[in-house]
Amino acid sequence: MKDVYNASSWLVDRNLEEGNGERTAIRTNDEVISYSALQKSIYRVQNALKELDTRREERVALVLNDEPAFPAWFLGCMRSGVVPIPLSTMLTGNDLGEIINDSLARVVVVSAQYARHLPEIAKAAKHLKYGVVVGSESSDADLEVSNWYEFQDSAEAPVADTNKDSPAFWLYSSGTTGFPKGTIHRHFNLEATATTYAKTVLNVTKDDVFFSAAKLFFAFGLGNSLTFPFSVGGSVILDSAWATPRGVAETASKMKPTLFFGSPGLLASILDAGVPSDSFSSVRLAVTAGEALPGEINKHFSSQFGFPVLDGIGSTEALHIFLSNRPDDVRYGTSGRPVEGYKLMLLDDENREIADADVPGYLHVSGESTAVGYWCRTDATKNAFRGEWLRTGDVYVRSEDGYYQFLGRNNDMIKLGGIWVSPAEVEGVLVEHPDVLEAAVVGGYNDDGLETSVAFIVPKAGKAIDEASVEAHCRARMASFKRPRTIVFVTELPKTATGKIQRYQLREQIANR
Ligand code: 3UK
Repeated sequence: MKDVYNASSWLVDRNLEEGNGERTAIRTNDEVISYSALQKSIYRVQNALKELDTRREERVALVLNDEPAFPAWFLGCMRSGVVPIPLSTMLTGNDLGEIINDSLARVVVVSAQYARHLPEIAKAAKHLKYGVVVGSESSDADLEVSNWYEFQDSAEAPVADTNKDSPAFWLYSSGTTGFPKGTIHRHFNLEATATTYAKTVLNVTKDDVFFSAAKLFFAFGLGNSLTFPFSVGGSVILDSAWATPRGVAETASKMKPTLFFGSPGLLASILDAGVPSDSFSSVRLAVTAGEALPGEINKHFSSQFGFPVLDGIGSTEALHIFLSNRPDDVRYGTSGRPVEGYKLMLLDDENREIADADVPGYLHVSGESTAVGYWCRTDATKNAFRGEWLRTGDVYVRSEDGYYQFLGRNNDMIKLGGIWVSPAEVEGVLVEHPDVLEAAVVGGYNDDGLETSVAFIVPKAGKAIDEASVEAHCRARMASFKRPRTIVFVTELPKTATGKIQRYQLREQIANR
């Protein structure tokens, strides 16, 4: 028999045992929630699960904004040994229904504003029986719908006798193509991200106030706004509204976070929006992830606001960041060095380990926080989970002194004149042009059937750029074989829910030209 271990107890009950009950766990625009109040809301969820006749290891789908109901349901499910599945709040009702159907969930919990999706969800999700709405109960869906606020408090509820390896929660990985994959994480994986990245890179303490523009339903946001603050008895600012540059700056100046998390694109648009320069005066450190942070944006942002910005790479499968810059050691334009507790390796096309520096290879990571596999997707599981190693799908290169630089996703790499060209590298140069806001470079084929490259460029607000100026800019800064062969100006780039550029859409645009 394995020792009992429950992630929800580790994150919350432990804080009460250590005397943190009256400390603030969660702060919203109009509420302050202590650790003991958080624990009570968890008991209430456990009670609700019982009323809904939910059993161990059944899945419960969550379509929740960043509001107190999210941690209550996520942690309440796990405390009962039930498996929560946070889903993207940006999906349509039908998309949500198909994913919930794949998961076989019987219960879905939604924020009031998503109750309108319930009829479509119910149509696609055949096993679904109950809907719970945060703050309402009206719905035309073919479901038994109840209002979360009307469930009874319960004095206490038992902790399920889970262990470190028990299934804890799933996250659907948002691949840029194909149906999303249910990524199964075990109870210990949350603690594994807190004691590695959060502790050794961010040096988190109970005095930290966390604020993440990336929402809780992403693995990135889940660590930033739930695992990390609760792992040390710190507090988190939750904002149910979608992040905008001005909104984020206002919240930061009002609520005084010490740690700020966002995407590279958000940092770029904060710089572009010209927010007051004291907006982030309480922040000691910022983190970006999701895609590579161009060195130029990092330089501007950290010098304008006066704290380091750490670019780090994580994934849904690894749960959080495993390769990162450090507060006292930022190398612009790189993902930094391996996080303590993780091993990395680069493999070549024949799966041989690359020992030499400066040779590109496929990045693999090994650590305690990686998922168990994908739900009902044997081929995809075999491809990504290889013994202790997780194949990330990224091409990286390591410098002589141990810093890793992102070159592109496996199949985003472009071959021009037979030579590999990294789209990330070319994009990094393009965004250094003073009038360029964003750029994406993808491969295509010319009339001769040879591979060529096209740069899609979004100009900064109110700026018109001419092609010649971009060409001159590139000519001065990169080897000629890397220069984009064609330039197209666009008003925006197609992106996934997690903010990643959908390169396949751009490739299709080229093919249709
Ligand atoms: C790419 C990066 C370059 C890379 C994530 C932090 O993004 C997260 O998870 P996803 O599953 O995507 C994973 C893929 O995104 N990527 C992420 N960060 C970087 N590429 N530089 C970076 N800094 O292709 C990776 O394989 O959506 C990020 C924490 C948790 C996460 N889930």
